Amino acid sequence: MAATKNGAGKLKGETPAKAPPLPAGSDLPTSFAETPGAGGETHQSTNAAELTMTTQQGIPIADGQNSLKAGPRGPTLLEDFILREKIFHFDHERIPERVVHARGYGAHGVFELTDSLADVTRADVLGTVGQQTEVFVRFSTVAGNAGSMDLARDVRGFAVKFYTNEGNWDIVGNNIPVFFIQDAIKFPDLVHAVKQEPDRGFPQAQSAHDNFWDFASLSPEAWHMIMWQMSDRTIPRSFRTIEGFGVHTFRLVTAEGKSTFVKFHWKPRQGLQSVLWNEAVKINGADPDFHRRDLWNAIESGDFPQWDLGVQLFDQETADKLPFDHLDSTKLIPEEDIPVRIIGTMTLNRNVDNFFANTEQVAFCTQNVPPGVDFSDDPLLHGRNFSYLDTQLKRLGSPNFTHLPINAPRSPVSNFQQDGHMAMRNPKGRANYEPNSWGAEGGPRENPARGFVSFAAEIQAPKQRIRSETFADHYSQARQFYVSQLPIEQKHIGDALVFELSKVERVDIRARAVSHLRNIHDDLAATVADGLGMDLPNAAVAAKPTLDLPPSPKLSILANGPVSFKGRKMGILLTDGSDAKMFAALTAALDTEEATWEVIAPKIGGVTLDDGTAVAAKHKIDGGPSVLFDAVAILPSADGAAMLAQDAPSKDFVSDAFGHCKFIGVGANAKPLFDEARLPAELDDGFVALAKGKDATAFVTACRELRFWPREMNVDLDAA
Ligand code: HDE
Repeated sequence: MAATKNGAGKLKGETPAKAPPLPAGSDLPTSFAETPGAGGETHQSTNAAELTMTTQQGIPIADGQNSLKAGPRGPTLLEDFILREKIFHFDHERIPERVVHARGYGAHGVFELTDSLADVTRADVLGTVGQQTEVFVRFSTVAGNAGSMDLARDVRGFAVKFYTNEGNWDIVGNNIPVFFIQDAIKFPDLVHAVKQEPDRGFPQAQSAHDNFWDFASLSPEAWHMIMWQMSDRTIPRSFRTIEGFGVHTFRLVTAEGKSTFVKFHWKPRQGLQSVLWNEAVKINGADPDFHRRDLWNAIESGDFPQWDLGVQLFDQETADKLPFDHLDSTKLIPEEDIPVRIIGTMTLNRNVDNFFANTEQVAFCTQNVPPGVDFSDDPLLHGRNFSYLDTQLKRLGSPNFTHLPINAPRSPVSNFQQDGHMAMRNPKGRANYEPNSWGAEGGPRENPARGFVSFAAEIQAPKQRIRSETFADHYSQARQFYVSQLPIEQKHIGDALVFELSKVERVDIRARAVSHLRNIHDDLAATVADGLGMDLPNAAVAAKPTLDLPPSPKLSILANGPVSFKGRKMGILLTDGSDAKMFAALTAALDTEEATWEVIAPKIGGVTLDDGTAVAAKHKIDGGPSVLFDAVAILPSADGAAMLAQDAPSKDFVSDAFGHCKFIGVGANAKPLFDEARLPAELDDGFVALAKGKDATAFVTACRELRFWPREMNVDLDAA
């Protein structure tokens, strides 16, 4: 793309690549606005009658700006049904936000099967290679309210609804493969503990407070997940760079009733990537919508994010030999032990056209499984299967939430359920019960050949409130996670624990938390105790001794990062008189890499380069801090650099890029700004000179590493 006029590499308004058509059979409307007769007709019509604004009852409106009054100065008249209806509707716009995962962002897409699982399941969606199935995905944070910020340190929800030919299948997963608790009965306590403290109503969207760590320090089973939570997994660079996990063990079942256990994995083709904590804190201020904007922009520009769906398959015999119970959601099965078999690809190719109709009203339910997919006896999963239906009723207000277009199956729906609030799909005909003797007019009939048949698990057991002995090892996989991280990732885990626990006011809670770390890794425990300025406490009493499991490289983010700068964003700082040739070379190199770029300038009106080209800015400097970019290029003119050197936001721009270990392209005149920003006199290898045109390609190539990590040891007091 030509590097002129526009201040960004891929702008809205350019023609995005076309989304593939929906697969056959998905002829049902996908948004309320497209639903004929559902009251949400699109505003795109050119028909004069349809363009006229009306009340909800269809009465044309002549004046919607002034209420009906007796005389110009009132009083306002009660008969004004237009005013009454408009305000009545507004007053009722809100629905309860989700009790967890309130803040989310969704997109439509397609799943294509590339490897058939017909030998292990009768599920149609997993049978035919090449078959495409429409999907809707919602990513979310867990603890924060709907209006909180995107880069809270938090688990990310990764919920996928497949509109299969045999009804909806929901994999309601997270970006972490394990969970905090083993039994659903503890979920309300966990969520209460992490959310705002009930007396004061804060803190918002964070676990760094007494109640969360009190609960965690009293719950040894939580500590595997806590290691993940304290890693950079919980501050991802983008929804596009997270993995997804079904967490629980599910079953795949053949028509003959043979069962195979399965764990589901989503692997981002974009590679894994996270931000730094200091960066996350600043992004939250600079752009609280950082993740949703990123996803929206990627899809709008045609850079459709993709994930491969993988499965870990194992039978009962293998399950019996695993060192951990496959029904325990605080454990994973290392990919090195049971490899992940890739069976398909999901492409997100269409943004929502109405956030409320799609992202808010989508109702995921773990119990939505097609014939051929079934549940294991994981006690957490069973609790979820109960909970999700309940929560949708509360949120959406009617058992008919399945009639909403985003929730409606694309396959035929036929039963005798009827009525209720907002019913839009009532059975026709005389028979609304079964059995009936109305023959062909008697409505739908059960179909043993096609219908869902539960796996016939044998059960003979006493009723007890008890936790299985096989769930008792709480620390071995926590240690395995820690030793599977690269040193810089281990450092970040230590830093995160110190940060979180430093926000805990009660000293005894801090000590109890560190006592668990002693069972996980002594180095980590010592680092955290030191960071908190406290003595090392005794180790927590462990139900089982910690095993030394081998490292699992798949658990590292950095070992599974991207191989290019594709889909990443460069910030280019320009002033009047900046080098036009270098700007052209750099933007060309970025376009070749399929990366995006945005121009930051002293004024939003843009700059004039040294050859007279006008370039619009995407951001004024203080509105486009370097935390919003994966790498930056500093290309001011000599006069421009002298000016920026006096400007605090410009100095922050470079010093933050430096502190966050970003690759920095150094234009010929950048030095005075670097000096004023107190960058070291000797620049490290994360700086790449941009003197000649060919330097641009070298710089973009260097950026593939995403960060120059050696620098972190020089800029962080905690590293000393
Ligand atoms: Fe959820 N969870 N959860 N959860 N969960 C909800 O359902 C619940 C759990 C997850 O984008 C709620 O529609 C219980 C594990 C995601 O709409 C609610 C338990 C995992 C989403 C609920 C769990 C998840 C939810 C709130 C313990 C990862 C957002 C709103 C037994 C595998 C879906 C809603 C979306 C949402 C209950 C544990 C993932 C209340 C009782 C484990 C991604 O039903």
